[in-house]
Order: sequence, then C-alpha cells, then structure tokens
Amino acid sequence: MSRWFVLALVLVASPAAAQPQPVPAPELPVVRVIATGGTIAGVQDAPGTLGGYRAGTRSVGEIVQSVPELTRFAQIETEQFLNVASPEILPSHWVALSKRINELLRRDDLEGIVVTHGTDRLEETAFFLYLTVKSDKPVVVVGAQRPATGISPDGPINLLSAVRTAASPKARGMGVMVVMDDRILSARENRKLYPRTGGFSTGEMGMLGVVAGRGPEFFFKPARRHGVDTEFDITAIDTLPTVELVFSYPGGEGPRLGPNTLGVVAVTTSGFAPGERDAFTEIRRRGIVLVQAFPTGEHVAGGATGPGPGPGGGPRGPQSGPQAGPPPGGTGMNLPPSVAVQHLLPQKARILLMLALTKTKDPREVQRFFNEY
Ligand code: DAS
Repeated sequence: MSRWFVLALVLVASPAAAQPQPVPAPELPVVRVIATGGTIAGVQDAPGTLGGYRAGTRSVGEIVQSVPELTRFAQIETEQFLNVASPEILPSHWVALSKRINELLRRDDLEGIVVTHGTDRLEETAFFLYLTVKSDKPVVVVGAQRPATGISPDGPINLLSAVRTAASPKARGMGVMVVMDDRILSARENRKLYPRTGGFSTGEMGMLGVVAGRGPEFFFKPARRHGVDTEFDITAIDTLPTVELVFSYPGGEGPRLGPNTLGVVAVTTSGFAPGERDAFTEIRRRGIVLVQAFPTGEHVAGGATGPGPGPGGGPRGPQSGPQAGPPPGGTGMNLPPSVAVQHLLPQKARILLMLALTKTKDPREVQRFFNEY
C-alpha cells in the first residue's frame, strides 16, 4: 500500500505535458510501532486548548494514522502493548516488552522498532531495553510533551523522526535510542530534564546525532556495553530482583527493607547522615548489595579500588562523590565494599543493579558491571 503512495507522489510531481512513467518505488523498510501510552496518546476533554488530558487514550492505529507522512519512509506495522500513563509501568512490563522486541527482531523483514511511551518513565524503559535487547537493529523510544489533541502537538514530528531513525541502516549498532525534538539520544544517557518540548537531554554527554532534513545523521557511537554485547539474558526471567532506591538527606535514618530486597541504590553526593550509617552498615552485613549513586548522574566515581567515605561519612579521596570502598560510618569492619556508579542516573543504576543481581550477589562482580556498562 505504501508503494502505491510513493507512486502517486511521483505521478503528481510529473510535468503536465510529460507522459507519466510508472517508477517502481524501492521497497520501503518495515518498521513496527509498539505503543504503551503516554502523552503521545493523550486526549483532552477540550481539544485544541491548553487544558488537561488523559494520557494513554489514543490507540496506536490512531496515532499512526495522524501522521500520513510516515508512509513515505517506512511500511508501518502497529502493536498495542499497553495504553497507560507511564507511572503505571512496572518492571514486569520492561521484561515482557524486551522479550517481545527480541522475538520480533528475529524477523529478517523487520528493519527496526519504535516504542511510543509516556515521558515520565521513558528513560527507565529505554535503559532496560538498551541492556537487554539482543540485536543491532534500531529500537527507538519516543514520546511527546504535549497531548495529541493539544496546540502544536510534538508527538507527530517526534514519531516521524523516530520512524525515520528506526528505518535507517545508519542507526544499526547504536543501541536503544530516544528520539525527541529531532535529537537522537542514547538510552544510557537520556533524561527528562523538564516537562516542556526540548526537555530531553543527555547532560554533558551530548547527542548521538540529529534527525535532519535528509534523515538521521550520526556523529557519535556509545562506547559502553549494550545490546548484543551484554551478558544479560532475560529469556528465563519473569521477575527482576527487588532493589530499593533511597535518598540520603540530613536527619535520614536509612531505608526499611522488606525480606526480599537484594540491593539498594543510595543517592548521595557523598557520605551519609549519622542515622543512616548504621542502617547501611546493617544492610551490607545482611549481604544486600549497596550502590552509591550521585543525584545528577554526572559523577564518575573512583571504582572498587578507590578510597571510600571517611569515618564521618565524608569524602577521603582526591575527588568527592560516591566511591566504592569501606562501609559508611567507618573502616575496619569486615564488610563487603559498596559499589560505585560510573556516570549513570540513580534510577538507571537501580536497573543495572537489578540485572547484575540476576548474575551475581558479589559486590565486587557487581562493580565490574558498573565499570563496563
Ligand atoms: N503522564 C505522562 C506519562 O505518561 C505524560 C507524558 O507522556 O509526558 O508519562
């Protein structure tokens, strides 16, 4: 059907006097759009206003049909995986979505996949896919900051840019990507900085490329392990290990954990409050893996051999920030080291820890995952 669309364009563009010659359209790549909901599927009670909306309302068919331009670049298939606002997304959805994508990408005729997603939890889903999709084919996660029925919705252009990227051979091997506002961002680094258009960013790490007039143009490639190069195999996994995410703050007393918790990501610029140190020491005594993450994700910590927090919970090494090393609250206790994050948002450190815990409970081995991924 898309072939006829291209043919029609050729005929319309022909000068009136010239005999229209049927030009065989090249076979367009097949791209599957898998929808999960979000603002890109958001509908207002009063369309065309600045009013509120319900995320996850339009179907994938309606979203795709609202952008006829898509058929110039790809043969589009659609799949409704979910239709929710993204705070409803659960780790079990990550696992099921990744399995589905791995299954689909085994098809020789499928060039790439676009996942439409709410922007609030987009970065977590994209990073989980980045670590668990075992294919070089492009997977692009996309959302919108304005509802589909709103004034100047950004969903249609974002979807078009995402499909052009997923259809491009240049996008192979780039890892799972997030395309928003004509920017191609690595799923490892992207984050929602603010809920307005232009609000997706990779901080100091920059973009992989842009979607320009001619299509996607890449300038950088991810250097850290992802995709086919990862050790994570989720085929036999339905439930991910339980990992808690907690902030350190003045007067904090540390998290209260359930019996199934295998890991904790503690968010701190450096050190812990007095009441937290005992809690984190106890956590490690129980064999729960403790990861220290920097709030902005921009810190590159010293690693397993680096100096740890000092007796006061403060920095002791040449650079401040979370370090792997002796336990919070003091040295000399025979406890396993905590794990340091290498430039990763805390919520993504939690995902990497969940996957690492499917392979090992040894914090030194977990540190290796954080050093390599
Ligand atoms: N509530 C948000 C969500 O579904 C809206 C969005 O997509 O930006 O994540």
